Amino acid sequence: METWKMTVWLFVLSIICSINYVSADIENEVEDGSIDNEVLAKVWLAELNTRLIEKNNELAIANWNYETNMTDHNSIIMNTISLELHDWDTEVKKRARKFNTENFSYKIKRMFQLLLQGGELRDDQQVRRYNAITTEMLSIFAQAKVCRDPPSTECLSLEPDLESIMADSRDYDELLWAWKGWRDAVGPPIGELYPQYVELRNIAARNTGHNDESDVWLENYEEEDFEAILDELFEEIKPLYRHLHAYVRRKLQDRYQDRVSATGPIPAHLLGNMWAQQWDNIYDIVRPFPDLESVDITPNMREQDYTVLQMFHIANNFFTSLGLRGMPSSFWKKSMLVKPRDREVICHGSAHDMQKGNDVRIKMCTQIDYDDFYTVHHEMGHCEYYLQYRDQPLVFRAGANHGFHEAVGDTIALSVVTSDYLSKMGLLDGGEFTKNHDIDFLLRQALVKVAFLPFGFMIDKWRWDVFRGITTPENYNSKWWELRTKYQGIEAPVERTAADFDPGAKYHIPSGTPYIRYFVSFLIQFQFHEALCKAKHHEGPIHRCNIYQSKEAGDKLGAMLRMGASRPWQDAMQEITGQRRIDTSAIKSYFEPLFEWLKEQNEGETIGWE
Ligand code: LSW
Ligand code: ZN
Repeated sequence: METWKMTVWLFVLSIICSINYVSADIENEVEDGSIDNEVLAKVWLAELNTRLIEKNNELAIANWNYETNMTDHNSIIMNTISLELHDWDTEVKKRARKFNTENFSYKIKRMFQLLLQGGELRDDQQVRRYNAITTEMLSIFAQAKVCRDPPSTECLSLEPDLESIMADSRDYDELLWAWKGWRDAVGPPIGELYPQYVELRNIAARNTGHNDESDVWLENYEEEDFEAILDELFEEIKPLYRHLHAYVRRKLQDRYQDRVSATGPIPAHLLGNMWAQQWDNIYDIVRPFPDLESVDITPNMREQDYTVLQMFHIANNFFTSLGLRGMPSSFWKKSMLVKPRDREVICHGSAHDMQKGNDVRIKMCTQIDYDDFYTVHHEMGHCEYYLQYRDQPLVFRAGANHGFHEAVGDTIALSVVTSDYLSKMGLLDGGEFTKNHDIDFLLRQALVKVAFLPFGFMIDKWRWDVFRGITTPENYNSKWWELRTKYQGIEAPVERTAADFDPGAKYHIPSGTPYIRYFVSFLIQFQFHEALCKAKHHEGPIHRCNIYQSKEAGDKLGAMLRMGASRPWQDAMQEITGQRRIDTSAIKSYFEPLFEWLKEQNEGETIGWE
């Protein structure tokens, strides 16, 4: 067809489509899978894109307004818009199913495929109930406080009060008080609602032909037998984890004496973190060479009167040093970077794509310490991804898979924590590269990265079986602890019963955020790091590589980020690493010197737990 005719044809079609978009119907009477005109499909998608951006933007703003100011008013607005968008989405999916995409070009086909992913509630009452339940679970989590015994009237919030106790206290009973107090406060009320949440998610999943919600969650990874692959990957890093576990248990036994067994699981409240998910806060207890300069930069940050804003500017500077995009001016105006005192907010750090223009934001109750310095990079990594793929059509504006989205900031942070970079920033003296310095550094990194792996693995192992109905409400908590012990080698410090709901104490459970993404991220970020270091022509051990200011590394990363979800993740992975699989060899080679050292240290110790 001649170009001018095509243009007229498209123009006419777009008018027809826009008039009939939601209400009336050129397509309503036709059967599913009966429209095979690709031109029509393209026009329909283009129109959809423009409209969906507006709608999503409205919801994103309402959601932001609620999370940064949790009033009833804001919650009502959010849920109203969410209902509207839901009706709209249902209509859109109904239309999408009218197309027969079989002979469409790759890109158009994929757009339909992604558009139709996920579950779908089809009953208004169910949607309302679902919104009410999830809002309620989140608000219980965000507003819970743990009060000290009278006569004290002090009540503590999770961020920063209880998390600080878990990080800094070395008093067994005080730790236990905070650990148990948090679970008593949020577990039972969230546990009350959780079965209804599970039921509704499963209804939505079954409406679209899935077995249950676990299928929906795994669909994002576009890989047959993904669970079996994960199991294999976990087996590959297990020896490293078990040696780290044995070493840390020995150090904790030295500190807490007979309250820690030499051969059993570790009590869950002694690892410096409310969920025992990362153990870097007890670095001081386990440090092998306490006389060396500590790699913990918290004291230096405080001495130099660091501000929260400075932490964000430093992270921003790293991205721009690679030739990637800096945060736009609206980011600095609209983000919430410190905890406000005058209202309730959801403190849990998150990055928000408002879906329109370059409006990206971070919400975080930032503390001035090493952990949050790290988290700032993590969250900004999400924003960088949003900015890089913003020219893609809406359905492709997502990570290659969810794990990729989690890995961007963390990949950057693997350079940020090197003594090369931190000394450039004046946060460490640095400059010494002895074997002991390496071990000291790698041990701290292992407390962050290796300690996390079984935790990142077990959360959704638990949820998948809950969705499948294999784990029923009476067994929620006992199954939880079975997995905690099996994979992490930790145990509850006090008796737990079916009346407790300890999964609810972790943000991602009440918020309904899938978690296997972090396990995937913690493996692939090492693959990315290795690949970017190669692009930079780094020589020497990979754990000392710092890609700061490397345009070669930035180009490689940027090219992958810009793809968004337009191709399967294996293609994106290939773009950056040349591989098409998740692979543990990068993380293993990063920690290789530490692994050898741990094996020597653990001579004669029991490895594992009975
Ligand atoms: C994220 N937040 O950005 C999520 C928010 N003090 O902490 O949870 O278990 C709606 C929107 C719902 C660095 C990077 C967005 C959910 C260190 C990651 C552990 C730590 C604050 C981290 C998702 C905040 C894994 N990370 C966790 C988060 C959301 C993790 C880390 C982690 C972060 C995970 O993905 N430590
Ligand atoms: Zn994240």
